[in-house]
Amino acid sequence: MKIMFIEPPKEFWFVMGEYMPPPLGILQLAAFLEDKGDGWDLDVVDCQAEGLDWRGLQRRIESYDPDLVVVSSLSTCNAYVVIRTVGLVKMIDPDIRTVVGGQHFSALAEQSLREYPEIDYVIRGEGELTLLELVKTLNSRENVGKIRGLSFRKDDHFQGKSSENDIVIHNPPRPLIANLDDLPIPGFHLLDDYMGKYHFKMMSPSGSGYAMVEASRGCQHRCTFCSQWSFWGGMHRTKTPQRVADEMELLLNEYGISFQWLTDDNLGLGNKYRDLCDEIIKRGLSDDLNWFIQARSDDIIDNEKLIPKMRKAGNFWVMAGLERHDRQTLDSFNKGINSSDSKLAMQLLKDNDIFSQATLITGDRSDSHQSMDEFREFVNLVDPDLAIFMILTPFPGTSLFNQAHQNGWIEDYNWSNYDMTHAVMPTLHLTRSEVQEELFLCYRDFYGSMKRRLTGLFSRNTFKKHTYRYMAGQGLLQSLRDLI
Ligand code: B12
Ligand code: SF4
Repeated sequence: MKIMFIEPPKEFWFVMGEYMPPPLGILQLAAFLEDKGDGWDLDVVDCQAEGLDWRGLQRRIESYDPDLVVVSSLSTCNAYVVIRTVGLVKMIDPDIRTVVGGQHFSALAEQSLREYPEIDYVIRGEGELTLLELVKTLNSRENVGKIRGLSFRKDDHFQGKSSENDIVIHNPPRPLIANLDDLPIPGFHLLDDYMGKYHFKMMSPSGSGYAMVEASRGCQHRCTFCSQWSFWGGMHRTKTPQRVADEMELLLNEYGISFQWLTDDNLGLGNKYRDLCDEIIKRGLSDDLNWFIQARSDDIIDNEKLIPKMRKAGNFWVMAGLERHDRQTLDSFNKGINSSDSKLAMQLLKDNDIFSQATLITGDRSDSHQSMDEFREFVNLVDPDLAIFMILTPFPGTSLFNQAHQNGWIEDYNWSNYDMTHAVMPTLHLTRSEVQEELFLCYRDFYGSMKRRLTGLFSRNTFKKHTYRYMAGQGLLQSLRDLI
């Protein structure tokens, strides 16, 4: 059995400048098949790292001649790129089986299988065990009808067109992996030749590389706009601190990657996190590592005493979803934080020389020009080192999507625009175009301040200085203005 994992040609998200991340999702899946499988032939293609365009990818697929192709997706805005990839595969050889997964396709399995006959299988939710069982089943030419977590068309022989009579089957969901330490280390060795190429220009000084480490999956909170918690079954599971440190150490020592991004949307700053910091310090890695995490503002405040240790362990950059200035909207998001905590959370980070990044959400249903003015005032007051503004986007799989879809709020179902910089819904008081303009005004207001720019450009915090210098040459404001 020959299995090809593909990270297709993708555009990067211009808000954060130019970056090239290792495709962690498929590296994890490939490592799992390598570890638990039956000696199958595996190939991982990262079009970004290999510099392959669609023609190049076509030649690569033709020469490898796989039996099964697994395509990486990441987020909803990449959905058509994934469809194009499986379409290319079927054009080359209709007998190659295709499988997609991740957040978008898990949420829209039925619709995707109906609309796109070039998709043979959708793996819903956690990918590893379902993919393993699918490969074993296909290899032994057995029936896929019992594979938990799998969706497929009943007559799954590729016809090149879909019909209204197609029957789509959704096997029952698969229970989650009980212990995340059972996962093998992601298959970085499968992209050995390219590990030195990965970078994140805005975030990491040159030469420090870029890699991601997954320390946990899921989240115990229930924000209405977020697809993470439902995708991971509403649970929050963590790897042990020793295991996370193993991955960080490997990336540093084997590949020389010192800038590491912990992928967890909400790792949590409790005891396990403290143990991780201790483990990194104990192993003597802290002087060489610069790592990034996401945390909640309430957690930062509750764990004030831990912050100096975070910094000591090399955790130089923290991003917190502060989201909003007003209680009412935060409550409607079910976010469970207070906007009054925002300033203190950012200040605690800054006081400890940790680069403080805030993400903020515009374009709520209730938003008007006035509420957006208040919002901007709030962000200036909170004064994070870096503010990333995003438009409220109804990602499939979220309760916001269900509400917005049912109420007819969504004006744009073009998934390429679901990148949180394109307005896909109006609000009660603003048209879509006005929502778009308000986003531009947020960036202009925040980064237009000469004082803030100068403070950034000459900051003593290495990351802040580097980021502001990089941003100064990027023309971000012009790109946002072009979207209006
Ligand atoms: C790092 C990161 C980034 C980085 C770079 C990522 C990259 N590779 O390009 C940056 C900052 C640039 C970024 C940008 C964006 N991101 Co981002 N990002 C992440 C983050 C934090 C980690 C991704 C990761 O590596 N996870 C670890 C791997 C192992 O998990 P995974 O990819 O989900 O894969 C697992 C499963 O999903 C499944 N699976 C995935 N694909 C497939 C395919 C098959 C066939 C199968 C079987 C299984 C499978 O199997 C894997 C193992 O079980 C995630 C949140 C998260 N914790 O995952 C958000 C996340 C993916 N990003 C998100 C978003 C919205 C974006 C942006 C649109 C903007 C934004 N606001 O951040 C842009 C879009 C970029 C683009 N154009 O591609 C959302 C996606 C939501 C959605 N439903 O679309 C997420 C989930 C964050 C969130 N909380 O909502 N992102
Ligand atoms: S937004 Fe953050 S805190 Fe809320 S559910 Fe998603 S990951 Fe959890």
